[in-house]
Amino acid sequence: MTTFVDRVELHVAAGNGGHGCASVHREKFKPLGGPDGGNGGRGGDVILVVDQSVTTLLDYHHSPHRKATNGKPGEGGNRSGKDGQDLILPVPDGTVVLDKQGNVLADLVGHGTSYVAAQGGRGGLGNAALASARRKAPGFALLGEPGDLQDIVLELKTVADVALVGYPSAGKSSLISVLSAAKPKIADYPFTTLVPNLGVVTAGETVYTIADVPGLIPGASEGRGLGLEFLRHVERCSVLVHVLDTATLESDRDPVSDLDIIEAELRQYGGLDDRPRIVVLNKIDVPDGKDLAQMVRPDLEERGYRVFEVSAVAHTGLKELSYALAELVGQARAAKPKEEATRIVIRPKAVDDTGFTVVQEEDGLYRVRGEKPERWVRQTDFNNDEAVGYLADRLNRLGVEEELMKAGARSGDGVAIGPEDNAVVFDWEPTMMAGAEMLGRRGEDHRLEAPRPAAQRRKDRQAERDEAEREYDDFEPF
Ligand SMILES: Nc1nc2c(ncn2[C@@H]2O[C@H](COP(=O)(O)OP(=O)(O)OP(=O)(O)O)[C@@H](O)[C@H]2O)c(=O)[nH]1
Ligand SMILES: [Mg+2]
Repeated sequence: MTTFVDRVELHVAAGNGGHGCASVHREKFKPLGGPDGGNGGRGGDVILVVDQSVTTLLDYHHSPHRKATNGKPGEGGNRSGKDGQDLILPVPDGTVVLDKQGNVLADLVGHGTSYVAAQGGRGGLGNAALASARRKAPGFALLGEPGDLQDIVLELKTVADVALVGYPSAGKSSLISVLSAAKPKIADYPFTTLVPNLGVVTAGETVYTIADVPGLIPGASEGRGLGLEFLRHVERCSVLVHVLDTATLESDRDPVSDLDIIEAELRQYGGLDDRPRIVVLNKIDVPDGKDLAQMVRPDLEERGYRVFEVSAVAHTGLKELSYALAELVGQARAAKPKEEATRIVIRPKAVDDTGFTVVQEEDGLYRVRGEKPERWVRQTDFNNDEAVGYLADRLNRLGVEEELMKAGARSGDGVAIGPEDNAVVFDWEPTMMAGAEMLGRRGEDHRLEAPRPAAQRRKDRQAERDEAEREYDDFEPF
């Protein structure tokens, strides 16, 4: 038996960025040649890609933990580390990606549509890339950043043009089997179909897909029978077909009240009101069935339904039905906005990485939050004083020092950079960090220069910041 899985939790881990390398070029008679440590490679992304040959999420049910490979560290001799490999996860057409709270992150429809579920960490810059006119031989490199970790939920919503709904044993699967080449399980007991079947129908020039869902019974919306859970698979269809049983032996049922009950359940589920519907009266090969069909037809037509009398067993009325469905599918396709590109790549929203905030918390701690400061902290090797100094310079240039000062921070106050559960906390030393401001950057000493007017100093400082930002951004591995 093939298992059909249409909802899985998936834990994806992108690759970590490789660390940058701190190395100094050496030649025989030239012992100190200059920095030549290469950059670390980027960590691989985890990417979901729609692959039409995949029809279930079964693979992810069996192995729900997936990881892309890490970037390699940089090496001496200006050798960059290799990038990690992206991990491509094929998913069925119609896979919806949600976060654990149930928010939709992406709706993947169409072969090749892809979604970056976890982004690889950036590689750290090597000391060659960190060298500048001011910092000729950095004795440190930046650490690679950890890759994203994400817990996501994948839900499959079958993509079919036509969906068959109706009571158990009405003959939905039988109809699919005679309209298409699909061979679903058919039997004379209710709930034979436990998962949707999908078939491809060709009617003249039109090719469309048709799906059934497990039979519905009164109270399905309260979870009776198999419940409404599987209606998810009809959400994307453009045409609904009511399959009504004209030969049921249950005394309290007849096609019209069956239809009312199924409609009531569909309304409970919601969101399907705008789909065109047609009615199929099945099993007219049974003599009583034929009579009953003729009896209820006017009533159904009066309600505005187009009615088809068929027999899935005797193969009557099937051609008219398949052409009528083709026509409706054609109209729905024409009304749909044109598909843009065949290959849509969806990336998680980029976070705004320009600003940062400084807030003093109740316990007196000053917390700095912002994409850049937090990234810089992750990139810092705190065992290396020079690397820590570089971090201080960067924070200073961004204006973090200034903001701390404005917020009232004094020497010795606690400062945390990052979120509550993952922050670097240190005692603030404004003399050290602001020292970089007052004395100029490491290796320079403004005290030797003639004093500048305040306005000029401010301008110079801004220019320096801009330059430093440019310098860094040029080296961004992304
Ligand atoms: N006489 C007759 N029997 C039919 C016809 N169509 C289906 N059946 C029979 O009705 C029974 C149920 O058919 P299925 O196609 O499995 O019904 P279903 O609607 O898919 O049922 P569930 O999957 O349980 O919801 C089977 O025994 C079929 O052989 C028909 O046109 N005429
Ligand atoms: Mg069935």
